[in-house]
Amino acid sequence: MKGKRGLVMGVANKNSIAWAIARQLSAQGADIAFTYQGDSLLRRVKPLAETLNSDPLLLDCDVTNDDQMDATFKALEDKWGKIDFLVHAIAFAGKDQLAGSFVDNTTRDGFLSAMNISAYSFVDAARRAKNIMNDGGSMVTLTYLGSERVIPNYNVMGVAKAALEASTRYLAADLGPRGIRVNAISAGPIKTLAAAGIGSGRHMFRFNKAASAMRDNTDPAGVAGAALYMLSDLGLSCTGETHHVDGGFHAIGMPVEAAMDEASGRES
Ligand code: NAD
Ligand code: IMJ
Repeated sequence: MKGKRGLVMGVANKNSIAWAIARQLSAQGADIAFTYQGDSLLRRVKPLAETLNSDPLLLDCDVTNDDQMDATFKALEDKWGKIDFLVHAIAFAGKDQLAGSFVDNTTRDGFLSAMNISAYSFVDAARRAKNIMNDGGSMVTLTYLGSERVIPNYNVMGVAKAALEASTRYLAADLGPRGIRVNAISAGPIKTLAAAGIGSGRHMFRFNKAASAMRDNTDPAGVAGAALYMLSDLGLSCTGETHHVDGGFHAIGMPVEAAMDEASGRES
């Protein structure tokens, strides 16, 4: 990644998937600018970014704010002229939308807001990024299996992730002629802020560990490795892909009996 420059959106703290990706890209020589969501997160993101670069470019950017999105990509152009990569690791739905019944609890506002922040923001960022991206650049977003299958409580976020993955394919088609690749990484559950306080969280992590092919939870370092592959020239010719990094959980149709016992805490 030496000589490559790019933007990482979605670091909130040291547990963020975006931070695992940024560390790996930086270790391979990339120069990275960061966006953060509001002043309260700057206090967390600045010290992290400063461990990679003594004078990092840090940009306040709520993805629902057009002025801040404009200012983010203007600042990147002013500093570097061109960029080579974009990492989008942003999702949000109202807490009331992420519990219980999808059919009863999904409101119009909740649906539109989840779509806006979690799916449209990638399309919006990609449009702005491509205007300052070198041909041969690369973009990556983060998604989750709840887009393909029903996962308890994921609800409207699953619908938004399905839109995000479809957007990835359409973006890949539009930007392919310029050699710009666009991919998604479908990560298994990882203990971050976005996975904290979700309904039946303890059961979810235990079940994923027991029922995955590898019998383990997803290591964020594996997600960062996949991002490095996709964002570097290692990933040449790979575009429009949703790549699972989840210990093989997505490949299992029915877990073995011992795994079910383990997940439920029963003796086998
Ligand atoms: P995280 O909480 O560390 O990151 C989520 C980020 O989204 C935060 O930095 C937050 O500031 C940002 N964000 C939310 N609303 C925003 C807005 N309006 N404007 C700008 N930024 C906003 O959690 P994470 O798990 O690292 O999440 C990163 C991505 O990974 C998300 O897309 C998430 O859906 C995805 N993902 C997470 C898991 C998991 O189990 N943790 C699994 C698969 C995919
Ligand atoms: C989130 C909710 C419900 C079930 C979930 C998750 N499972 C997993 C997650 C099974 C793995 C984490 N995830 C993949 C996400 O994309 C999380 C997105 C998210 C989380 C919150 C929590 C706090 C809040 N709004 C959120 N919006 C999106 O208020």
